[in-house]
Amino acid sequence: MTPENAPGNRWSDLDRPPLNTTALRRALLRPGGLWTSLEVVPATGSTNSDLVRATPRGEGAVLIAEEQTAGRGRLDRVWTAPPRSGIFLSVVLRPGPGVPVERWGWLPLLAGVAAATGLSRAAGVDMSLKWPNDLLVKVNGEERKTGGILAERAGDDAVVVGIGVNVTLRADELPVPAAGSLVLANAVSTDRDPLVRAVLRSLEQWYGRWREAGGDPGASGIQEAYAAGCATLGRTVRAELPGGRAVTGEALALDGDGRLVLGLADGERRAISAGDIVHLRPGG
Ligand code: BT5
Repeated sequence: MTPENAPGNRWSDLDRPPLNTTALRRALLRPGGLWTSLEVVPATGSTNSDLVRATPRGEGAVLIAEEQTAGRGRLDRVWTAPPRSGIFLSVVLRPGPGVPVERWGWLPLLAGVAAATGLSRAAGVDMSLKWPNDLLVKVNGEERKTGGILAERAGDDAVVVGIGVNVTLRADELPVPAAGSLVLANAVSTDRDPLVRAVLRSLEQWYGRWREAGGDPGASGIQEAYAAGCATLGRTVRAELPGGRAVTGEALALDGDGRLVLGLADGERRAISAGDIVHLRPGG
């Protein structure tokens, strides 16, 4: 028996069939649509790094990996998951010139809304957002991180948006205790083909709406949709700020720049533009 066929080998896991590239292309690439090319590679370091390196590339290029060997989070953190256990994809977007650069910061939030709405529908789970862009599901009543978004500028006019989602990760495979997966949240479907289609269709719709509105978060409805899906609002949170400081307060609102507005104990209101949020107490 060759190592490739050995029991327990990663490719022999029947619960984790490969993605169907032909079917995904047929479903997603259409004339006049946002998605212009779609590739599925067996393995790569990071789909985000690949697309950032590959720009200039037309808008709408989609790269999906069955396995990432150097998956990346924000701030040099890592994203780790077993081969075919989830969705690891990146897309190239070029919002200009109709959308002013100062509004491009909405892209990761928009991608979070798109992924959460698409996955909630397709997988039959209740997915929420932790500001700024963690995708949460409930596993045994506890909020667990099941996906994340990484948006990076590529050259002057492109943004690469990466989406990672844990689909079939079992409890013993979770990379960190706070992680979860769709299967652990009792998803009705963990077939990755329809999940990828749902995420990319939802992203195409939200991005289209936002771009048509010139990136305006109010007119496009993205600010309202984000707030509606955001588990952080209304909660007491600790915000760990870049540089190591932290503040605790109540998450009151999302402002027009996508910042989280905290009400501090002394009555001050502080808008946070970057940082990690810890939900301290359950919300209502
Ligand atoms: C993120 O960063 O959550 C963004 C993750 C983006 C991953 C996608 S996959 C396709 C594309 N290509 C890439 O290389 N990346 C993107 P951040 O908020 O910084 O969270 C990172 C932290 O999440 C890590 O420090 C771990 O604590 C935790 N983590 C790592 N892997 C995880 C997983 N599979 N599930 C849940 N949490 C994880």
